Amino acid sequence: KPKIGSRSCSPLLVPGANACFILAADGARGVLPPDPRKLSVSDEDAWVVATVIRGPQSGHVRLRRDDAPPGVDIEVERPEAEVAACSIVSDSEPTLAACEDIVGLGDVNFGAMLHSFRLRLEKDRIFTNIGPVLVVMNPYRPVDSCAPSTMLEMAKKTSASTDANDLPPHAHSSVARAYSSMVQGKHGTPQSVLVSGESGAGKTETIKLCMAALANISRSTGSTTEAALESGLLLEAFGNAMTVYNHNSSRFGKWCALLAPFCRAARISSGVIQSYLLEQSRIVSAPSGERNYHIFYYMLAGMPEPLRSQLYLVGCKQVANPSTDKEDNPGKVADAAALSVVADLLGMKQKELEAKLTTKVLKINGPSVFSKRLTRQGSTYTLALSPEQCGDTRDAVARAVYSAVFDHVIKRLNQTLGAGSIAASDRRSIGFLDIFGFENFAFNSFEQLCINFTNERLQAQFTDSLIKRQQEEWKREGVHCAHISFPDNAGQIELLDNSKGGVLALLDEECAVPKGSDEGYVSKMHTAFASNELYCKPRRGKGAALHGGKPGVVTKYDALQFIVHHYAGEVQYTASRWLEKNRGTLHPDLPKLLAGSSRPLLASLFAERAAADETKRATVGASYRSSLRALSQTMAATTQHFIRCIKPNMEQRPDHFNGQVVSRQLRYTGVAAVVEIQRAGYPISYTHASFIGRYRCVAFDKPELLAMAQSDPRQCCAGILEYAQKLAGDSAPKEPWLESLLAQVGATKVWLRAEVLNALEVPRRSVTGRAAVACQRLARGLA
Ligand code: AD9
Ligand code: MG
Repeated sequence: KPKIGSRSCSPLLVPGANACFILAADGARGVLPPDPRKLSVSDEDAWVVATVIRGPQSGHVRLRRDDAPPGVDIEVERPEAEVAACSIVSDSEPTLAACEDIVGLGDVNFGAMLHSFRLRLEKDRIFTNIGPVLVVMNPYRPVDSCAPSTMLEMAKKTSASTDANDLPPHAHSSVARAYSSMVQGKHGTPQSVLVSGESGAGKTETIKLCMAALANISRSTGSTTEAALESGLLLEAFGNAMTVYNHNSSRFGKWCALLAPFCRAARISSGVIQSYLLEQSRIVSAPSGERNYHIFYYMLAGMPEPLRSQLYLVGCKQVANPSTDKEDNPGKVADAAALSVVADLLGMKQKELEAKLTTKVLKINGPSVFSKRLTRQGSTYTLALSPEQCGDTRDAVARAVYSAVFDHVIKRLNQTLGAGSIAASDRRSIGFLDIFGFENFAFNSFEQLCINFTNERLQAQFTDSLIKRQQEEWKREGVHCAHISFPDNAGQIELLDNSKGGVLALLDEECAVPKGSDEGYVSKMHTAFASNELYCKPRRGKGAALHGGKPGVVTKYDALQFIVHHYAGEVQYTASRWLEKNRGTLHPDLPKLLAGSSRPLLASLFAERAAADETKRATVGASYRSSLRALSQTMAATTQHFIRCIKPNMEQRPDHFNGQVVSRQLRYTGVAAVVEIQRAGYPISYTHASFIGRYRCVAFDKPELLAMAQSDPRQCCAGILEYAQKLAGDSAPKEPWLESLLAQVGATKVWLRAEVLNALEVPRRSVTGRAAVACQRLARGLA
């Protein structure tokens, strides 16, 4: 029996085959790496179009590159062994650009798939389907297909009778499918649109398109969707900032669910937004070349003058950090004018604020170490903080105030969206997930670990939903199918999330031990994960260069560094001040101070925290892990619609397609595996009953076969397939469908390859066509 999957694209992608030129017969088109002389052996994935000039001669093939950049030889000669055929690309250039679903490309290989994306981007076709996944290629400039007028036009054309599965690849179509399943699905199955991709790949923009599409589709459903769309813009002001990867980078995760009650109209009438882990460190220091949150610049640029003066936002200049003396000297506020401004804005007495920023009251029986910074007042001691500690306290206040304001904005938006107005038991929902994309900077801290962990979780959802479950179902069904290997990130999730000894759990443990330290944490990880291949201890001396020092020189950072092999690549983290970041607590005096502010809003934001025991707060890592787990459960209970955003280059440039950058993303995201699994397996399936219902007309003259529909549906399905093949005609695959595994009848479903489905439709259409003609005749006769 022929092996299913033998025609997939993988045979061309053997490891190390960087010069694996793809070509068909003489003169046909093939796909080659961009500039073979500049590529290293492992750069096997970047392919460009070439034409075969001369077939194999003395073991070599001569090829002409179609798009050679200036100065690069147009003609190249490659050993025959390094050249692989790619028949689909021959004479099919228009097909590649027009191909709306890569799975439908036929006998395609990875190079052709990549080339298809390149051609489509050139023609502004940024949306492409890969089976059930929508891939969006970031154009980095406005394109017609995303213009509001185009989207409105699409919505108008999508009438209630249009099958959402027939729509072209577009954010609009994904939302239309989700919406119609929400409205028509059994019990209004909750839906989710999950958008993923690296930082700058276009997730936030795509979510905006999705929301706009939903507003268009459900125009009758009132203004809630529009309000949700606008709320996104407001949140961007507070939660997005310019980074090296993206001038509008989301620094928080967002789940926005739009809700409709169970009634026929399914009017979306409320919404709820949940945010995840706003990056707080940015408030006090943005990495070089990056900026603080947009809102600060918006205030300076757009606030009316009187309000700006009231907020002291005129003639702004950088406030100097407190000067650093020796460690044992007490710190004090260097800039009294700045202190008075802050005290006024926070609604506090200047003296009180200064005292809280520079001292700490301790209730101890007697200090074990005497320092000139300690003074006694009755049963308590006052510790004058060191300049460094003063700076930390100041930063902690700034971070706490900003994140409380951010939470407040979310709370108000939820009130506006009417969150909670529909009981959980009586609602349909469609949720949109927009998280911060995978990041790998020169210096990666706790924030990057959390961001990348979130991306690992979403990736696991993707493989689980599209690849693992599919393979498991085929196994249960007893359907024979080639096993496709796919990038599985279960190991990464285990390494990071394992509650007994994972990277985050070890951080919690270190926070709990007396005298725990960042160095202690990293050294415990080095021991615990010594044999874990996803974890690695960097070579000593690598760290200095990251911090402006000389490469090769060992610094204090060396003891703080570790490497995690994420699904999207290797990231080196530096665990400097991670214990403090993970604890995330304020000194108990500070919430009390803020709750006592004369500004009512600020006071209300801290009232709860002032009453709670700060020391009992869950660590940042632990509460994040549990909220992510809850989110994963929410997502798993929905019908998921996946959108994968891909960036065509790392420089945020329009009209530039870097084959290596794109192929890297296609591979690690599992998109390439989805193509393989769809092509090697069975893209279409029907339950026995629905298969018989749909195709019984083909075997209408075989009553003995149809009589088995109840008693032996499996046999009935097999019989219909065999009979249909006889009727299908010349265009149908010749080999016996069942024996050659072009179709299989599983335990509960019939599984079909696309070519069999097409062939089955031929006799079905002819029978139903004949029946329609007979009915018309009958009707005319009766008239
Ligand atoms: V991050 O993880 O939040 O750092 P995102 O959200 O994936 O990232 P974003 O949507 O912000 O990326 O897109 C980055 C930039 O790409 C946008 O600011 C636009 O300049 C550009 N972009 C993205 N999608 C489109 C599009 N459909 N049309 C035009 C786009 N430009
Ligand atoms: Mg974003």
